[in-house]
This record gives sequence, structure tokens and C-alpha cells, in this order.
Amino acid sequence: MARAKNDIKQSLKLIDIVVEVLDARIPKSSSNPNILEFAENKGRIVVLNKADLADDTETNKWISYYNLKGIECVKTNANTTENINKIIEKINEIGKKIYEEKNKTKKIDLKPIYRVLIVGIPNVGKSTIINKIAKRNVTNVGNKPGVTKQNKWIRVGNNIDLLDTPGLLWPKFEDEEIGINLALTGNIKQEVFDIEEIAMHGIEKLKSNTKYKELLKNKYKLEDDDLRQDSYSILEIIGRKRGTLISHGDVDMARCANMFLDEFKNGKIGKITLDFIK
Ligand SMILES: Nc1nc2c(ncn2[C@@H]2O[C@H](COP(=O)(O)OP(=O)(O)OP(=O)(O)O)[C@@H](O)[C@H]2O)c(=O)[nH]1
Ligand SMILES: [Mg+2]
Repeated sequence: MARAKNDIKQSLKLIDIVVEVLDARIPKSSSNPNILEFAENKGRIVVLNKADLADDTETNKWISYYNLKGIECVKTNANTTENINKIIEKINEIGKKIYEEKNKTKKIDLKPIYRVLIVGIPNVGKSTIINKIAKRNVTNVGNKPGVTKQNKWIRVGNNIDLLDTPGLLWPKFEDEEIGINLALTGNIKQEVFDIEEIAMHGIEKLKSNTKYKELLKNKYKLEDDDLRQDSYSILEIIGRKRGTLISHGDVDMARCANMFLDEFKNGKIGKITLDFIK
């Protein structure tokens, strides 16, 4: 991790534009509190990826939030290529401005190459986005954190160089709430947290939001009475309904929590956002 960060810092001198890829379900928890370390004096684009899994109303609020700060923000579904073209447009727009500014005093007419750093937490979809921008598989993708191991430059068309980087977890990961959000969206490895506890937090979060409570209720065919119980009991009811049982008819809570978390992170419960603009 320290090495990856250092490698990025080394490459920064060459960079014109920083593209920060966020998980649209958790724009706050997946953002870098020190992004200005990377983006100072550079062009900046925020990409809210996996927008197909997030609550559209909330995603649009996040876009306005960034735009109000004067930061370009695009929502994407990198799996289906939705809005990927918008990222390319923004890179060209911002890149052109930066080059015009740099070359104001010179009379040269070189064809510029825009150098673009792609950063974000593990598993957020950085490499998928790059493959879609390049329109071919130039870098490895995988449904688990830590697939990209080192920095890799990729030439796209004749005027963009993209730098794919390994996912970095930001220091604020120590904040419990953020840890929970990262676990629920599958952005940290499962081995590092207690799955039953995280599943209970997930149920709690859904229960406390009127819209998401309905999604939970419909998905697992729960009654209003069930939803009045504590999250452990609700998880147990879900396990019973789904038949994740061990001997004597008891619920296998670990298996049930795993199933719930899998469905949660893959959007099977519905389009859910966990970070809200206050
Ligand atoms: N639903 C959905 N899944 C996506 C989207 N973008 C990427 N994925 C999936 O997310 C997983 C991770 O994608 P990668 O592109 O490998 O992520 P990464 O950020 O490069 O990950 P590291 O290299 O581990 O840091 C893959 O299974 C992708 O198919 C998206 O917009 N929506
Ligand atoms: Mg990658």
C-alpha cells in the first residue's frame, strides 16, 4: 500500500488530470480525504461508478454537490459502458484548457497528449473503466479487491495516456461507519470483518430508511411484525425463509449473513445508497 502510494506520487509530476473513481453507493466513504495531495494544480473529474447499484435520486444529489464546488462529476455503469463517453469528453475539454494555458506564451503547435491518473479504492471499477475507455481489454479486472498490483500506463486513441493504479484504502478507513460501508459494498476483503456483524449493520441501515425498508421487506417477504424485531432476529427470520439451516432446524447464521451480504453488494435487494448529503 505504501509502495503503491509512493509510485503514484512519483507519477504525479507527469499528470494533467486526476480522475477519482468513487462508488456511487458511498461517495463519501470511498473518497480520499487527501485528494488534494493528488489533485493539486491538476484538472479533476469525479466519477460515480456502479451507479446501476445506487439510488438514482441520491446519485443526482451527489452530482449537484460536486458541480456546485466547480468539480466535473459523471455517473457511470462501467459494465454496460453507460456514460463512459462523457469521461472521455471531459478529459478532452479539461486537457485542452490546461494545454492552452501552458502554451500561451509559446508559438508551438504540438499535438498534445493528456496524461490522466485514475485513482480510487480497491474494487471500485478503475480497470473496467479504463478498458471501456480504451474499447479493448488492456488491463485486468476482477470481482475482488486488489486485482491491479502495479501502476500501468495505457495509451488510448492518439491523445490520452491513462495510468491504472492499484486500489488504495484511505486512512479514514479506521472510522467505523466508513469501514461498515466499505464492507457492505464489497470494497474490502471479507476476511477482515465479522460477516454477521456487518450483515446486522446492513439490516439496521435498511430498516432506518423508509424507502429501503420496503425493499428489504419485499425482497425477503417479511411482515411488518418481523421488521419490528432487532436486526439479529431479522437475519434469523431471513435464514429460515431461505432455508440456510443446520441440524435441528437452527439457522446457520454465518451462511445466512454471507448470502445477505452477497445479495446486498450485488444490488439484489435494490438500488441502495449508504452515504447521504446532509
Ligand atoms: N454493477 C457494476 N459492477 C461494476 C461496475 N464497474 C465495475 N464493476 C465490477 O466491479 C468489479 C471490480 O472491477 P475492477 O475494474 O477490477 O476494479 P478496480 O477498481 O480496478 O479494482 P482493483 O484493481 O482491485 O483496485 C468487477 O467485477 C467489475 O465487473 C459498474 O459500473 N457496475
Ligand atoms: Mg484494477
